[in-house]
Amino acid sequence: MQNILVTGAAGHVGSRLRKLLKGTYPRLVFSDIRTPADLSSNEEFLAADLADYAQVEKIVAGVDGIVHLGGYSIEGDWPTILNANIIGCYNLFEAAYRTRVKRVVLASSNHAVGFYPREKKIGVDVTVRPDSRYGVSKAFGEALGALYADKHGLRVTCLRIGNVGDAPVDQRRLSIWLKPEDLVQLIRIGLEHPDIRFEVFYGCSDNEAAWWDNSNARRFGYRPQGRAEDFRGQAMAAQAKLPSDPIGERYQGGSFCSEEYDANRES
Ligand code: 15L
Repeated sequence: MQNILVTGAAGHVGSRLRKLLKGTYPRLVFSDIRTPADLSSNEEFLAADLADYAQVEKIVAGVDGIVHLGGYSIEGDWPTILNANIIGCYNLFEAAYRTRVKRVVLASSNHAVGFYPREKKIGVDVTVRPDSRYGVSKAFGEALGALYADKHGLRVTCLRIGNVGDAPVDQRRLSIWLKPEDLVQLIRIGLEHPDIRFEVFYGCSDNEAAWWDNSNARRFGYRPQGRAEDFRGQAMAAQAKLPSDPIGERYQGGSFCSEEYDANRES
């Protein structure tokens, strides 16, 4: 892997990755629809709107691997999700295939499976249970990744990312926290491990309260360093200040599940 493209480089996760990936690959190209405010002069940046195929093909051409973080990263209205995440993700995979990119690491999300109850431990073999239009778009991305891997031989790794940050910020995040350096480890497995064809990993650190069985990632050598339990005191103190959310607290996806929730409505 010589040339790596990172989309979504101006976002919350992308901005951290730009710093953490420095020096890992000979050439790193960053892209987003807007220029990152803190872009430095030694970073290579190409602006592109993922919903425009021609623009996507331009940024993808000539790279060996792609870390696809681009798109809309929370729940949004249908036109937003459709353009940024569904059409954008399709354009990305199609351009990767046509320009002979070898590998794609896709930022999927825990929200592809957010409607699993918290007491159920899930692996990567479960049916998707999206908790939002955003979650549906991530499930779509995983399905698209499988198609391009199985039909065209692209090597694809989907990371069902929990919550990336310096520390878990509430009780839910004690289960799904992902230390940024652990995300880098997962990305590097996706870009470099010789046995990757199509894989799904959970993007979480070594969390005692995890809801996910991440043995598939461990099989590829993932050894997370972050431990959410080290931050339990501060996470629970923050949790105590949050309003109660009975539906959100029942499911893994939290407030993504309770937002717009009316499954009990009278017909
Ligand atoms: C995500 O997928 C979002 O991108 C992020 O903003 C958080 O909401 C995270 O999930 C989470 O579930 O905490």
